[in-house]
Amino acid sequence: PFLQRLLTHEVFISGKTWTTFIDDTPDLFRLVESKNRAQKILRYLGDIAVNGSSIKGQIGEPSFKKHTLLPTIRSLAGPEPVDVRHPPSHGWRHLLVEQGPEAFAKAVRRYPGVLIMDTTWRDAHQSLLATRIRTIDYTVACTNNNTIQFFNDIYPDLLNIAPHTAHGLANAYSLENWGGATFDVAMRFLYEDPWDRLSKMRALVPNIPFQMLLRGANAVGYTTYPDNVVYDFCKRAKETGMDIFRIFDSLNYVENMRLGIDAVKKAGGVVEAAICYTGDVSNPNKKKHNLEYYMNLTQELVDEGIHVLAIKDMAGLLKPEAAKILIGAIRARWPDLPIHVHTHDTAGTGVASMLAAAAAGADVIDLAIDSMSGITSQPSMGAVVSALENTELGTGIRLEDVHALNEYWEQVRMLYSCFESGVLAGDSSVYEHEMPGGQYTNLMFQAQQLGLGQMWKEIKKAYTEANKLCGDIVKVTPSSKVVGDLAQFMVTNKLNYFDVIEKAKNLSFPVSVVEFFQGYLGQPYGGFPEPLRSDIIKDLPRIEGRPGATMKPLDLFALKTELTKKYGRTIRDVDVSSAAIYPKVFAEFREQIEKFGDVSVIPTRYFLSKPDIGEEISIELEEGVTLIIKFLAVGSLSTSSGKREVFFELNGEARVVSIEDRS
Ligand code: 3PY
Ligand code: ZN
Repeated sequence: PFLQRLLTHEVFISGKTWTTFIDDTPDLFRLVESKNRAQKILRYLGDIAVNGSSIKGQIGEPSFKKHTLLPTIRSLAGPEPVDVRHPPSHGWRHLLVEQGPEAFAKAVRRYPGVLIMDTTWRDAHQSLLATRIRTIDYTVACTNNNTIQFFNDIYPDLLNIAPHTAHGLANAYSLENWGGATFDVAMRFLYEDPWDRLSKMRALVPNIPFQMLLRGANAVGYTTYPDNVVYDFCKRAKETGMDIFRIFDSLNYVENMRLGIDAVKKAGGVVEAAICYTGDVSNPNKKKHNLEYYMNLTQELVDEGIHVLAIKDMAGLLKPEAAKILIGAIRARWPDLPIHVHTHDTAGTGVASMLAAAAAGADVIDLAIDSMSGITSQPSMGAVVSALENTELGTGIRLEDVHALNEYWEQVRMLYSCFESGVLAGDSSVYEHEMPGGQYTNLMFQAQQLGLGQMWKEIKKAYTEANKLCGDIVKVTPSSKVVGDLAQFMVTNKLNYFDVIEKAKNLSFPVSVVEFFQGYLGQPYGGFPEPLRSDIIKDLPRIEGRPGATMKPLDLFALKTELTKKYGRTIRDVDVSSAAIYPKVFAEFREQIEKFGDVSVIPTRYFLSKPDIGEEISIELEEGVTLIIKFLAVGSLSTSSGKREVFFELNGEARVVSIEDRS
């Protein structure tokens, strides 16, 4: 039909100038474009049909293969259902946009109850499902009359629940939806653009502030970047829709944080500076990271002019009594400082700790929707909201709406069941090894692949010892990777704490460990342990202050020119930022797009597993352009080419793609 339309087009027949023909005939051009895109999508589906999914970390297929039902959100004033296609009621973001970060922070502090941050869109799935939840946006579109339109087939992913969340959680302090591992995982494993995800979310949630996790001088990466890369990243993030930046440093090294704080301030965002919590302030035997240490750290951050203080308990070590002591002390010394508390529920004390934090004067606490909560994720939103209902610490969130949103997330959890880590219950040994939530799930998953049992026990023990070898440090990305790499190295080489000390001079340590001891992450509190440091790094350079201080700025303009030469004019400033932070990941992401097109439009069930024979898939390429694809058959293997033909019907026409069989 395309050729027919071209050959019968009056401009084509008239033989008028060809050069402007495509420009003047966008209809036809769009048709060519969507034909190309359709062909590439068939290649992706064909590849899945022949070779199965190659997404790292996937075991088996999704256990949910149906379309989902969208929940009903009730009005704040009564039992009436809300029409979520219409704009939601005003939330904290309106105040933030109208009055700025200082006024926002003051209003948060004045709020009589306790506010919540919903972590479901970031930390919860990072901790439970290896950050694999996709955006999928073709079922929802913002139309020009300021309402939202739902298309036919709704699958449970991030965006389809966005309008309901905007209504149901309208009083939330924030939604954590970006940063941390979401940035690289989106490109690396989901083949989607993290910036597009953010701007699509923003379009659907105008009222609740968005929050991201910024690893200070490490931005959203695992290494130190030149300062100008961090400044540029924060500026682009704010422009794309980010509001609140939780800035931390993996060693609580304030020099590194200062850079992130300044970058966020310059970008106009809310500066939420985090102290990473480790040890146990309620245990007098844990001497290194004691109350005095945290009070001094808070003072240094307050001196930087931060808007909000976060207590980031990334491993779930903040017991209720410790929350009472720490938050009580900070509240007493800084009555006007908004305090936001984050935890993980690894041991099972999360709900109790959040209630204790709220009672001790915290302004905001972090929770995840029930079915995405617990174990290595955040404590349950439904549990905390109901525990605080009818008390003076009410959250302003209706329990019925949490239940309604939860019905959707229960289905998401099933759709992504093939990324479950297998962590089935809490583990109070976290108080010993202190592994952060996301890392606990990863390491346990790896141990399970080897039969768990002895291996898991050894990894936990080695992790505890590796931490001691590093000098008992804060463990959070990327310092947690150093400790994890050292622990794995010790298990593989059958080394205990004393063996490492004794043989350090002759061991070939993982790069991350060597670089940590050189000072590439920054300076740990209490310094590096000697003589271990010298034994490990020998005569390699030692970085004495802030690692980024001596790095030359990256020429972002030259990088843009280079990328544009390689990929064409479509390179945006945000792509330059992605490439500056993750050069290799970005290049591989572009290669994938070149090969399979924009696979982010493929429903997750087909992105991860092949359709049944005869099954029909509808894919909305863009508003008004739908592909109806029917999967017909996979042909036999051609021994000469090593390929198989895969047969489809595309919008009623027979189509065949030839796919290399890699099995
Ligand atoms: C991250 O850096 O991704 C974290 O979640 C740290 O807790
Ligand atoms: Zn966390």
